[in-house]
Amino acid sequence: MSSLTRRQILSGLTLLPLLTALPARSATLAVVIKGMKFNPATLQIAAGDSVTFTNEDGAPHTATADDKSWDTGRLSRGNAASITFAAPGRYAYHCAVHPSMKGVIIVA
Ligand SMILES: [Cu+2]
Repeated sequence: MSSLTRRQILSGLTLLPLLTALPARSATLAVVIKGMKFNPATLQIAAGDSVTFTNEDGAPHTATADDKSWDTGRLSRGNAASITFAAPGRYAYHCAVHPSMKGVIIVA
């Protein structure tokens, strides 16, 4: 048996118990801010998931909860911020720089 093959088998054996022991994990989903829009504008996630907002526009943007309960702060091009949504609900948000930019995170 070559050492490469033995290493592959060993890594497979050590991963198996890890995978089976992991509880259901929260996910991180992406909203891309591009073309003066949140993409996707409506995103459905599970409680405990996080959303990473990334600005790909030249203009600065924010993702700011309509009720001000969370805010990414101002993101310049290429910058990102993550928000974790612990409780189910419908979270409408907008860009504080361009209030016509709107989005919704639906947490089930
Ligand atoms: Cu904006």
